[in-house]
Amino acid sequence: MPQQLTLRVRPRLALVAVLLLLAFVGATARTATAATPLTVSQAIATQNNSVQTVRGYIVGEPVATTTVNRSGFTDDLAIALADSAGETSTSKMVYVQLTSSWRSTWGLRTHPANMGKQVDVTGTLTAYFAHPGLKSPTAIAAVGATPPPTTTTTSPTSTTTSPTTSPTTSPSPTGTTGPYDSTYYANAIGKSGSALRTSLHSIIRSQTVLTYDQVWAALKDTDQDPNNANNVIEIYSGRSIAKSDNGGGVDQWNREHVWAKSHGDFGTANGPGTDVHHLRPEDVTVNSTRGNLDFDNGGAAVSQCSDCFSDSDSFEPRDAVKGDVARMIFYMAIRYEGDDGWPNLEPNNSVANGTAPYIGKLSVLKAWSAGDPPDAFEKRRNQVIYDTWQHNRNPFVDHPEWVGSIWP
Ligand SMILES: [Ca+2]
Ligand SMILES: [Ca+2]
Repeated sequence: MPQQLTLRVRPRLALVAVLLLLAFVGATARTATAATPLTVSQAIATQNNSVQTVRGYIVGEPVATTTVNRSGFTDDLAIALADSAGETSTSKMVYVQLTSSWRSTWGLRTHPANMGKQVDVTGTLTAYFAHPGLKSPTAIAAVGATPPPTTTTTSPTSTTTSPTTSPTTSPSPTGTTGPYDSTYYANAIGKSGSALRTSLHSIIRSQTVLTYDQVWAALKDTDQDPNNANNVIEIYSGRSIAKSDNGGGVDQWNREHVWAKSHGDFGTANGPGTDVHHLRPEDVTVNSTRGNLDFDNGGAAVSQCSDCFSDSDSFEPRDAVKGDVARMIFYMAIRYEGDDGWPNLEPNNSVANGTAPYIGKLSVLKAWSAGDPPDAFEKRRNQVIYDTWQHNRNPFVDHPEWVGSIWP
């Protein structure tokens, strides 16, 4: 009798242990893959105004509740996603609103070749065209495009979940949080695309404007060598040089305009030409080599600048500051919108901008920003400018993910 009891109890204990283990593994897996996108079927079943990421294939242009154009596209206002690239049943599609900032990249009238592409779209799951939808997207990215550096690999095709099962955990929001979200950036938080751009512009345009002479003192503070308070670090070459060794002589450091001042021809009058968010110490010779070149990968090695390259139309800085350079350009684009007497500065995909208020190459700068996230030097610099000199911030140092929202 006691022996039988033992036999009966042990398997139960083992079963309980296995179940507990499975529950634990399940919970762990769920936590680790919280960012796994929903399928389109799941998105259709989750029309609850939550912000989620949905993965699907672009299958057409919705124009009415049950009408989706698969060719002859009429506009760039919306796209339909489905779990299969060949889907034709509108009941198996989610309709994605393309707010203005997404139209030039994802609209089917402009980009009919996007048909069949697999994308991840983040936005609010709510009805659109009186049909299951996703509105106000904050991110749209082709699956398999250059992933952000910290993205964990997930295999979406291997996780098949019943369409009727609502997810029990919400994917984490696409944005990161920062210490200034509830204060300095309060009006920008939650926005995306052109709304985010407008909001950030009105926030950062309020600043103290320095004179070109004050820039010397500012740079000695903002770019101080963390290992030697008597020195600054030159942006491109990375060399530590005495603060006092500034000027126009060979091997001295001077004030490099990362947004080359000829691109918009703003010179060194108080304004963009004295905005220390993009002014950096650099060796006189290297500064001269960079000149007013646009930024792009490739070229010949640059003298006195390890890991820097240049050719006839572009300059490539060392890897450690590629992201810094990109985020300075993005700051300038949003700070200067043409409403205060200065040119409307914008990045574009050209490397032959001349004196136009543009600088390239946008696609490369975006990759540089993604590949070199803000580091301690760059963050300290932003803080010192905010605390001591200009009292405005570079939003892309605080929220690098905003780059992709404004320049998708
Ligand atoms: Ca960096
Ligand atoms: Ca601008």
